[in-house]
Amino acid sequence: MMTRKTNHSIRSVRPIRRFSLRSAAANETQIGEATGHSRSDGILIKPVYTRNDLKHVDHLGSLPGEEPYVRGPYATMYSERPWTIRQYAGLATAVDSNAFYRKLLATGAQGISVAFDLPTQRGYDSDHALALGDVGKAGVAIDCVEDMVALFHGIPLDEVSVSMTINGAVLPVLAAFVVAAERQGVSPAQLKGTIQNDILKEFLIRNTYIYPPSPSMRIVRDVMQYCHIEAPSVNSISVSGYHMHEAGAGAALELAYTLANGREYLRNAIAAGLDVDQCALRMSFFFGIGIDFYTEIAKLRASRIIWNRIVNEFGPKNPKSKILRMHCQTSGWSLTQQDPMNNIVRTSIEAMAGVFGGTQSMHTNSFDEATCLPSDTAARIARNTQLILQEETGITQVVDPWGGSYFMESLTQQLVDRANGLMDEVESFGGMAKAIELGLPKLRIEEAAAAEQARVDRGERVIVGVNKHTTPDSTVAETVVVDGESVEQQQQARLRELRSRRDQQAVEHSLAAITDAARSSDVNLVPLAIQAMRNGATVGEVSMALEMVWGRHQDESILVSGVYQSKRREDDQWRALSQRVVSFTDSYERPPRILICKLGQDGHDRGQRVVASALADLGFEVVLAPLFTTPDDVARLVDQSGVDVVGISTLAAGHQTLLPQLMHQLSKAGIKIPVVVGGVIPDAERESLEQLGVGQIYGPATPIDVIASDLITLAEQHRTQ
Ligand code: 3CP
Repeated sequence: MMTRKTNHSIRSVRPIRRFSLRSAAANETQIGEATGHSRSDGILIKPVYTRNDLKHVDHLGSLPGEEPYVRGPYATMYSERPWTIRQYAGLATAVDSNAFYRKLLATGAQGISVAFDLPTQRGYDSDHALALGDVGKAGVAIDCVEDMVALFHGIPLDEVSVSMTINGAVLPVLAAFVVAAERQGVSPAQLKGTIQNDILKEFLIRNTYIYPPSPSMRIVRDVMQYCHIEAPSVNSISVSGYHMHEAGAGAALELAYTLANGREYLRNAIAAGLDVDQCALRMSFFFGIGIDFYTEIAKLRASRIIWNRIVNEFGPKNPKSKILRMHCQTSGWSLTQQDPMNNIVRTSIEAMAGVFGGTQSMHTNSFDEATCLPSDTAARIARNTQLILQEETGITQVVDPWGGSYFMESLTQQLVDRANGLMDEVESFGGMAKAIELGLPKLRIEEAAAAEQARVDRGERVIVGVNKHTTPDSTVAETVVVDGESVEQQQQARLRELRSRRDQQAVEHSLAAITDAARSSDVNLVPLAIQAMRNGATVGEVSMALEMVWGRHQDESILVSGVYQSKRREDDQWRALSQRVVSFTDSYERPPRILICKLGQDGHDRGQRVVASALADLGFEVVLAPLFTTPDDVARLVDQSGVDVVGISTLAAGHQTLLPQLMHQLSKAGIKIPVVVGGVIPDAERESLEQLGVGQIYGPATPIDVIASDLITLAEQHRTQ
């Protein structure tokens, strides 16, 4: 991994570095494991199970609420209190999101889960040049305490538990939350909820990091320590496997890396002077739930067994410290743009797996989320899915109904064993922080994602409506689009107003205190951030006060190689495409060259990395741009790299502003080059993108063959221009 000081200009052209996982892996059995996500996650599932399958199962005979907690964290589970229905939401301004939350709470939601927009997550105010195009799009824009006050207007923070998905910018956002609560007359001690504060998985997969790993871990620790002392009912971390799941990890990988991250946080906090009970008591977890029904139930059961063992290593005194409590979210990756009503069925099945696995809190996805932000109808159905499970089905009456099943207990044990093996490997690298720095877990997950894509493209993994049983003309009727420009203007006006009325000297003084504290490690940063936000500082200013000392982290682009191809080598279609690449290379004396990039603060990179890896396997020269590029950056990269085609991947709607700017920059520079776009693009936008000159638009689940074939044709046309 590489760290750079704040520098908003583009880095030099960086052709991809390709990395063969096999050469780096510790042993072959574990490599097979990493190709997970198959029906059985690499575990052979038999048609019939008997008592013989329980011979090697270690955890039989325990009760719910008892070690190793495989049957659930609480003795009575949902028969006493069902899981919390907690829908992740946030869009546009704080006022808009507040209205949305209040409606959610009035109609059945039981807690709040805040989605922040990407600039907030990356520590940029809405008026920062790099925020352009992303303000209010993938979540709510929060710049200052006033925004946070508006976000929770009329929502009593001592009663409603609030979860906040914030990691890199956790300090100013938590600080703004504490001050907003203060304004409601609610003390930190009365707050309840969860702050995600899970930076390791940001380096691993999610990419909303700000600072390098070491100071980032100090922030995690400071937040845990602050919450333990001042806000003991707040879960000070939500260790997340969800993003690994969405990036392509199978169940064992998700388990192993999430729990290894959990262990790393425990070590980090204990090294700073907390004891195990002080930190483990308020650690919580977050898993993704995919469509592999049995495996997902077993995964959640297995997670509690493994965490119980890990915490026991540290000698806790409080039995509650040994319990893994979790939130679950149904899989976004399993949602399809084609035949979107199928997504309601998928989400219901996934939600049932979450419930049978014993989750404490859950988000169910809306059926239209493969295309756009949830419409009111889709959000209502998603929430009602949980209400139906809780109130109509009778499922809540029995605790761990799968307990004792020959099959489920055996599958649970097999997942425990596989995850333990992967965790041993992580330990052999010196722990998760070290393994992440070496890039191993990310490559393992990417290998799994590439293998999965190949299975989908070969039709081995069936996705109804996508690669089998397809229906023409099935699209989402209603699409929600945020008017980003209007949100940007409102936020910018609010920032101007704040800066004109605040005591500038007090702000500067408190920001300087943060910068000073960043230079040493013995001062907790949270109270300093709270004071700064109270004085009228902004999220971006507090972030910058730290960035001045620590710089901004930038990840290096390394791709797996050979995995996609290994699954397609025997395919006639793949061979034909390879032949076209060879012919192209013969004709033009070099392979087709493509620049693949994302614009703005959107760090969701599974799609672009799978495509890049598959194209490189096919023989393309792929230039993978660094994350977080501006249109200016991309135009310069095109100019420098001599590519034949530009591919833009977009998942968070920033393209609505940034793509027109890119096309403008290219034309201003006199560069004629085909541009294609892939990702989450509502049908309603297609026409305007075509008018802009975009050559091809690829929705989610477009087969690699279609993309590759088009790209070769476009590259040929470009060369013969
Ligand atoms: C519950 N309680 C019980 C029982 N059930 N007591 C006795 N018997 C029972 N059967 C008690 C608990 O002990 C607890 O009290 C209280 O009721 C609440 O229960 P809980 O299990 O703690 O549930 P909850 O408050 O909902 O908290 C759930 C966890 C929390 C712990 C998982 O961390 C959480 O809500 N996480 C959500 C995270 C989230 O929303 N993430 C969104 C990521 P005490 O507290 O007194 O013990 S969205 C990311 C999307 C993708 C992206 O990144 O873009």
